[in-house]
Formats: sequence, structure tokens, C-alpha cells
Amino acid sequence: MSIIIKGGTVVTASQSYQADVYCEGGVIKAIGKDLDVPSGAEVIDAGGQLVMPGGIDPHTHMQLPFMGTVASEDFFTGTAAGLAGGTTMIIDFVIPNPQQRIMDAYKQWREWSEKSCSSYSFHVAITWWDETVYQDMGTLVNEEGVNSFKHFMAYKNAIMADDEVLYNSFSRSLELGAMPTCHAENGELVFQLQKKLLAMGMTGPEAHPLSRPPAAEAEAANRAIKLADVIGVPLYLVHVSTQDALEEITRARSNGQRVYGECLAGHLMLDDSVYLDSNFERAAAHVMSPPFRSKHHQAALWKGLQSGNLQTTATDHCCFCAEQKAAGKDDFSLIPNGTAGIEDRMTVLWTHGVGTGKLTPEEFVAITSTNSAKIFNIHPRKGSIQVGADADIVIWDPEATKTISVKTHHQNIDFNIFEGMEVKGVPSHTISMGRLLYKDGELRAEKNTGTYIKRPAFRPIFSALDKIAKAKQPTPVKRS
Ligand code: DUC
Ligand code: ZN
Ligand code: ZN
Repeated sequence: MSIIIKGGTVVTASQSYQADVYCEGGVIKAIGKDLDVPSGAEVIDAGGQLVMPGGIDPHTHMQLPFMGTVASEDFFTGTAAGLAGGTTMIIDFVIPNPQQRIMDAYKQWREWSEKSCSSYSFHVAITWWDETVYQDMGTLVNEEGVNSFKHFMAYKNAIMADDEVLYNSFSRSLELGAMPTCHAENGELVFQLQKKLLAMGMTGPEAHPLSRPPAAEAEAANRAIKLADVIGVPLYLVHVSTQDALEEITRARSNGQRVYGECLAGHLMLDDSVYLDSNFERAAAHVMSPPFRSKHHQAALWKGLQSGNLQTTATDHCCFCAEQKAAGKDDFSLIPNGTAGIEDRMTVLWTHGVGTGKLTPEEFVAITSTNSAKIFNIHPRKGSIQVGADADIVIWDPEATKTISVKTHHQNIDFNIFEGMEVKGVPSHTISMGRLLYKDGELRAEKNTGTYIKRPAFRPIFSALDKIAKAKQPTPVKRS
């Protein structure tokens, strides 16, 4: 299948220019003015539209077994919904149970993800530690193309990584050239606050944000940053939701530390008043962690994106329907944590970022695609429009409008946190590895057609950092 996109404006993270784009065999074969139409090629008229790298959502949880249930969106429905929203690649998470062999969990997730219809890859969570974990991390990096490891600093008595696990895993990541990532919330503090609030009779969703205050995130962000600094390894913090955590990142970066921050479309748009809804279902539908925050945090996150101290945007797409959320009817701490957004991330960020003048179109490309590709070491194969890159392309109509609704979305969930939002700037076509899979509202995704993307280890920067870390090692004082 070959496709030629005629008459559009190519927008990358660094420039915008008029050009046609020709795709064949899953990759971009030619870019230029007035390209000839090769015989048999499907022609897409992109006049008045933008031709951008497909979105990369670096943080999703398809069919995640979590909090006694399983996320309702599977790898097919989730990647398909992503395509409808202009996202052509996800990086999901393998989350082993404590004591479960990491490689076994990885194989399980690879099986589940075969039904994907776009590109996908995995971060692997380190939820416990022993010699097999050390070995399996090596196998994952050297043989399976995993170059990032995730650490949940929350979820005590479940998947929480304590400081010992963090130390061991960060150190091993440095040796291997893999990026450690953290969900930064102080799990002990959250656990104690949950108990305290429940004892006070605070059983409803309004207690959820109270049990996870900004300080719990800031403390964990600071701890992870300091551990990474001592070990000498770069660090990526997922779903930064507070001004406080952003300040920790900003300070570290201004000191020359290689720390990256991700934020979610939901945290940029919603505030914590959602938990005061008198309807349990609506309030519970917003329960995710970290929770939505008071408004000044949203303003800070936008500034973080503008200043470059936050580099990526994601969704933490993790769907639970009303009947699943009902598990926490009498105890907010049992409400399965998660909200959706993979289909809406790009249009919400365009509307509220580019549409308000906070971001340029090029910055939009950077924060929705290119920066993730760079940070997770798959650029320029992904996140770019250039000859030889994968033909993962979204054709964007900056004038088209729609109203986001659960009634029309493709996501497999009975709620949309952006319900009723009017957006301007939506995808008209989405091309994944050279296949036109979304066209003017028609989704043509098919199961088992996605591609697992191996991500190579980071070299030589990590080797240099490893050497620096080793050179810093003290030597004992010789005494007579
Ligand atoms: N937060 C969520 O809301 N859901 C899944 C995992 C997480 O960290
Ligand atoms: Zn998380
Ligand atoms: Zn997550």
C-alpha cells in the first residue's frame, strides 16, 4: 500500500513547511514540493491541513489487572481509540506482581498486546527485588528492546517500590543504559491518610484527593530525584500533577541533572472540584492517582510545558466503568484508580495549548510526539516526518470542530472526563506504519495488525554517566 499526501503543511518539532509526503512499505519514502503521484498510490488531499508525526502516548494501561478488577479497554480497543484521536503509538506498562518473575509478566503482557492495531512498546515495572530481577532487567534491555523501568512509589502492600528497590533498580538501569521512571507519591503517607480519613467517616470520593496531598507527590519526586542524583542516573517522572513536584524537577534541571517530566491532559484541564460531585458515579469516575488538583497547579503545569521543564504529555489511560468503580461505594480507597483520554489528548492539547497561544504548532508536536520518541530512544524512527521514518502520520484539520462526548468516543468506557468540551483542531486522517486507519470519522482498525517497537538502550550517554559515577567512588584511607 502506498499513500501520497498532497498540498499540506508539514509540521515537525522544529519547523513548518509546504510539502507533499509519500509513504510506501510502512515508511516515509519522499518529501518534497509537487511530488509526482506514483501509480497505484492513494492520494490524500491535505490542502489547508497540517501533516504531523502521529501522537505518542508514553503512558497507558490497557487491560491492566488492578485493584481487584481489570481495565475495560484492551489493547485493540485502546490503540484503535488512539488512532481516532491521532495517536499512533503507545508505551504501556508491564506490572509484575511482587515475587512474580519479571520475564513471566513481560511475556504475559506481550501476549495480551498482540491484538493492538498501532505501534506499541512497554516500560516494565520493578515491584520487588532479588537476583532474578537483576538478571531479567538485563534480558529485557539486551534482548527485548525495553529501555525504561517504572517504579510505583505508592500503592503500599501491592506494587509499591521502597527505597531499597529504587536504589537497586536505578543502579541496574544505569549499568544497562535504561531510563528509570517513577510514579512519585509517598505510599506510606497515602496509606496512613487513607486510614485516618476512613476512621473519621470520610468514605466518599471527596476523601481521595485529601489522602494524596501535593506534599506526598513533592516528597516522592524529591526523593527519587535525589536518589537518581547520587546514583548518577537520569530520571523520568510520570504524571507530574503539582506545582510542588514541578519545582523539584525545575530545580534539579537547573542544577544540570538529567530529569524529565510528563504531564497528563487530564491534570492540565480538570480540577479537584470533580470529587465534590453529589453523584457518586460521577465523582468516582474521576478517581485516579495522582488526583486532579486545585486550579493553580494546572496553570503551573502549562508553564512547565512552555518552559520545557515538562517535556511530554500522556493520558495514563486506564479505564474502569461505573460498575467497577462501585467497588468503592463505601470506601473511597477501594475505587479502582484510573481515567481515560487516549482519544482526546491531542485535540484537547491543541485546543487549549495552540488555540490559546500557549504553544506553537511545533511545540505541540514536540510535547505530543517527538520528545517522547527522543526520551525513550526511538527518534527519528518515531516522532518525526523525515525520509526513512515510520509512516506514522496524523493529518490535522486546524479549523474542524467537535464536541467531546462519551456518546461518540471510541474508548471502551462509559464516561468521558472531557464530556461536553468543544474542541477546534481534530485529526482528519491517521496513518499508522503506512496504513490509512482513520479517515474523516471512519475507523478502519483491525486486530493483530500493530507492531511491537523495540527501544534500544541509551548509549553512549549512560556509559559516560556510569563512568562518572564509578570515578566518584571513594577509596579507603590507608592506615598503618
Ligand atoms: N494511577 C491510576 O490512576 N491508575 C493506574 C495506575 C496509576 O498509577
Ligand atoms: Zn501512576
Ligand atoms: Zn499509570
